[in-house]
Amino acid sequence: MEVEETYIMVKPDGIQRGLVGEIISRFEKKGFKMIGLKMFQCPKELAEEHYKDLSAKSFFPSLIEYITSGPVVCMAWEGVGVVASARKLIGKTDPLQAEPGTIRGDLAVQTGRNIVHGSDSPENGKREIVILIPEFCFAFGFHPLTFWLLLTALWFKEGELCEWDSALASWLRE
Ligand code: YYY
Ligand code: MG
Repeated sequence: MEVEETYIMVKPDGIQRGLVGEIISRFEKKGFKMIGLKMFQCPKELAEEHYKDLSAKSFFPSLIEYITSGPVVCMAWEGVGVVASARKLIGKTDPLQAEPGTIRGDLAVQTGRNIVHGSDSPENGKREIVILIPEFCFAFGFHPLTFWLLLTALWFKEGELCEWDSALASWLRE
């Protein structure tokens, strides 16, 4: 398996409920490497772009309202097989169907308040994290947000991700 990146986001309810540390800790304890972390008030346009595959669904307006109702915590995690593994750690979309031991299974009760997002494929992991070079925008005369959305690079900008060597690497993999 390849080294992948996944985008994990604590949604506004996770922050209000004081679950940021708990959620980070599940990925840390598993053995994945955090390469990006920030708190962020998501603009409506970005929430709509992030969830554009769901735009025809009846719950779309309430989903956008929920995601923009307060700050989110944005994270990028790296590791072999991290995308599928993070989805397992998070659990099913409906927290009542999510297995005990998963984040949603242990900590949430309703689909519309399921506290955390995780990329559903390596391609979407890239799309949700990928780096934007702001100078490009000005060179082409675009407003940064427009260019950002055109590139469909979403949650992190250049300089916001860290490449680092984990001292634990040789204790996690042979
Ligand atoms: O990837 P995941 O978050 O598990 O589910 P998606 O099918 O991508 O839906 C994204 C998001 O939309 C979900 O986390 C809650 C919300 N949602 C909803 O409010 N009602 C539904 N019936 C389905 C999804
Ligand atoms: Mg999804």
